[in-house]
Amino acid sequence: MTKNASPSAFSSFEIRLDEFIDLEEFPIHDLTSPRREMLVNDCRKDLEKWGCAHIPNFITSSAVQKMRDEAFRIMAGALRAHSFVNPYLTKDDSSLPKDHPMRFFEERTSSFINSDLLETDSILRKIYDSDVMVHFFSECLNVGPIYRWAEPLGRNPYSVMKDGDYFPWHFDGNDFTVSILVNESDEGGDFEYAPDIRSPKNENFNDVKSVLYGERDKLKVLSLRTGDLQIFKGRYSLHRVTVTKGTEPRIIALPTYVTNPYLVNRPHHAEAFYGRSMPIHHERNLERLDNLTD
Ligand SMILES: O=C(O)CCC(=O)C(=O)O
Ligand SMILES: [Fe+2]
Repeated sequence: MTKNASPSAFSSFEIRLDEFIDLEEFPIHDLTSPRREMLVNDCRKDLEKWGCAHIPNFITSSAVQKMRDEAFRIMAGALRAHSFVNPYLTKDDSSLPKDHPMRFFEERTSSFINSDLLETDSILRKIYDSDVMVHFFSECLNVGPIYRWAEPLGRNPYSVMKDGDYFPWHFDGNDFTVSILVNESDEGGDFEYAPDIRSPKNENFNDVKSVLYGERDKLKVLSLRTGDLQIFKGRYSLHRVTVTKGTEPRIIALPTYVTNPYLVNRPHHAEAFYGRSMPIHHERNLERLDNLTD
């Protein structure tokens, strides 16, 4: 093992859920609890209706504080790719018409603290490694089984947006993302999304194009507060984060889940979002079951 290898996963035995969740308010560990059942049903309804479930104050303020402290400690390692990206994180294809969504490039100035930089004792790693959490999210999404992602850089990063930063329109390489806001920007930083605008059978380039060119009819806007949790189907919903303003950075933890535990991001996606590709991105550059562009 090299000195910089990322730490191994925590087992359920080592993870105390009450280190980050108030189990009286959110008894996600108790499968017989009517409160848990209600929470799951509310999430399912919201995902169905809004393409997104939002649980205010899900993570305790002390855990949020620890995640924020961690993010600030390791912030210097955040990679600011500063590259132009299209919604599919693919390279430009000049054989397509100029106004095709795959040729819509925007400058991304936000950065990621990649997953391999998290500290050994990171609360974010514990949240991510907890099977109780994976099970809970799977029930909320009404999809199962879901798995933690093999992606070494993007599996549970922090996204960081400083004064003037913008996170452009895109679809995710993974199926589902859970977001936990750990630091609010002074202004901006709204999460905008077009729920389920594409599906495994339909890229729906026409509607995607209209959103990219400014149509707001299909858009939902979510303004998260510190400690809130969001469950979101990022592979099917076009989304972006609006420009952040002020001295406080917007920092959000992003534990991500997949239905195929073997796949990782494509090399170009890894380079454009996470600043570099690794041998695994080239070795596992396989066809996707859903055939969607990425
Ligand atoms: O910062 C956010 O809220 C979303 C980040 C995101 O869309 C991503 O990391 O793919
Ligand atoms: Fe995303």
